[in-house]
Amino acid sequence: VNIENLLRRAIERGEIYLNYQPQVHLKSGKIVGAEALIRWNSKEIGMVYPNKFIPIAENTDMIIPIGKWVLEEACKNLSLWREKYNKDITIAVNISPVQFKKSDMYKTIKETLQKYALPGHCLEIEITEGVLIDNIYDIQKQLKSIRDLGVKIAMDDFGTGYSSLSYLRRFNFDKVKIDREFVQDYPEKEDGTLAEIIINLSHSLKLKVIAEGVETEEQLQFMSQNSCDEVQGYFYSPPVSKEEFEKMIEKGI
Ligand code: G
Ligand code: G
Ligand code: MN
Ligand code: NA
Repeated sequence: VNIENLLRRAIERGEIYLNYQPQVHLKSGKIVGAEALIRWNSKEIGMVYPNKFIPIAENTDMIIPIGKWVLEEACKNLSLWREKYNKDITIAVNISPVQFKKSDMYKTIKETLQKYALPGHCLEIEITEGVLIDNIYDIQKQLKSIRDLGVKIAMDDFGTGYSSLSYLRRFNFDKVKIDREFVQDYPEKEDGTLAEIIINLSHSLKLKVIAEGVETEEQLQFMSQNSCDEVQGYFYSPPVSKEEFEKMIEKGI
């Protein structure tokens, strides 16, 4: 079987869906939102994870329709949840560099927010440093107009790519996501120094910071002691179906 051909038909066959991983505000212990994570359950080849199919989608430009579907599905559910539970929930959506380079993300985001009558501030987009590597001027412009919609911009996987620091100054981010590499091995193989530095750096630049990959009580305590704003990780919950996430919103966690 050719995975590319299967992927081409995955959306129309209803094989693509989203999971949601809660993001928790550390001081209050409350769920403030979730990261939407794409899943593909193929009738022919079973579960395929994004690390495998996103690169294929990027190389074939299929990421454009797939990315649009993800944004639309996330916004549709977000609007339902905000009404149903009357809570100011936010959803974070991963956007591939290819989507910025080969489509008008400002237009897509603006139209999708309008369609579901959502205020910009409840949507967050996660981008990696990859998006900032070439054609910086154009990306800077796109991100600025997206941010003018009120949409929040988070730098994903922070600390693992190339430069980071000058990008933080040059682009207007709202939030930094500490990569789980700096979190999940604490305290055995990682002493937390880098996580602490990233938290302090982010706060110095007036950015919010969220730690990914928080799996244990000890890691949670560490983040709390170091004034990290939010956490995401298996300690609270793995990525779950929309039904399960709804139950968590209902219960408060
Ligand atoms: O959930 P999981 O660990 O399988 O995700 C693996 C990677 O896939 C993560 O780095 C995540 O950023 C990426 N990913 C998940 N969902 C999406 C999506 O909707 N769009 C893009 N571009 N990447 C995604
Ligand atoms: O790269 P990105 O941050 O966008 O993707 C997040 C990925 O991390 C998701 O695929 C999710 O399944 C995974 N993940 C989330 N929480 C944890 C965790 O606590 N531990 C580990 N090992 N992986 C996690
Ligand atoms: Mn992410
Ligand atoms: Na990450």
